[in-house]
Amino acid sequence: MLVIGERINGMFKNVREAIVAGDRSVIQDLAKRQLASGATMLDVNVGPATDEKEKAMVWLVESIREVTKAPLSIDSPNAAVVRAGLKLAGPGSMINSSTGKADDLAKFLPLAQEMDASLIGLTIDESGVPSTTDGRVEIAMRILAAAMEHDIPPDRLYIDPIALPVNVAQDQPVRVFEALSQFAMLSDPAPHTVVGLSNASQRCQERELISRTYLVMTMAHGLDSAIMDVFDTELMNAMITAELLMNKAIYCDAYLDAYRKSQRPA
Ligand code: THG
Repeated sequence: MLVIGERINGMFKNVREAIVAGDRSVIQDLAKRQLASGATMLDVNVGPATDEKEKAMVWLVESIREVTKAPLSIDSPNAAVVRAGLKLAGPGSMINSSTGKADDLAKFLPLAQEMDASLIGLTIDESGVPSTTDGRVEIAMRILAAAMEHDIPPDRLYIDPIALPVNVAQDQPVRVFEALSQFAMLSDPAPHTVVGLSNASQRCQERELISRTYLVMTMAHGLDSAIMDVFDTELMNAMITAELLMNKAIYCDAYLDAYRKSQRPA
């Protein structure tokens, strides 16, 4: 699994306040602690902190780069903001994200090519998030075809079927599971897949249990990356155990420790 830490996001109060106050230490601490907790990539999202999105993105990436070279997922719907973040983030970065809308793909695919970045493609089009499995697969096909036209191979593409809050969209997780199974058959090699895991449990009781179960079920349907709360130890344990049960690691009694040691940043 590619584990992307969700925490550097202006949706969180302490990040929002750090952006407004220009306090780099809050961001740097979150970067270091997420990496120590098992993140291998960090999502970076200005969120609702300020209207000066580009300036804030530059400040966030500069702050992070003072403490780590870890790859970053530059999270904004605005191509200018993404470009500014990518420039400072350097090689191995991710564009998070393009929708399947033609004008979005026309902006973000050339940017991915120019910056040698990976790209998350959301299964969203002019009508929003499809409520059906087929709708998601159809948009994924369009994204994959457009990526190939821009010489971006499937292994640099992450298709996101969009995890919606289960309290308002209870019929959707099954559609997401089905879509993930079908994305695997779209090309050879298949595109990668990703979800924003914490979306699924927003404003729910039992948040952590919902995230943990959702992650394991999506992994069983082929999910190979998630933007997630790496500070939730039980969530990380569930992920490591799911990898074990899918035969992606060799069993030993100390497999949780063994996994964590193997992921420790150099
Ligand atoms: N797909 C992709 N990228 C994404 C998402 C996605 N990026 C953003 C988001 N969704 C994933 N990240 C988060 C981060 C935080 C929360 C949810 C998703 C979250 N935050 C608390 C809340 O709203 O309850 C914030 C409040 C707080 O604790 O301070 O839930 O789907 N490609």
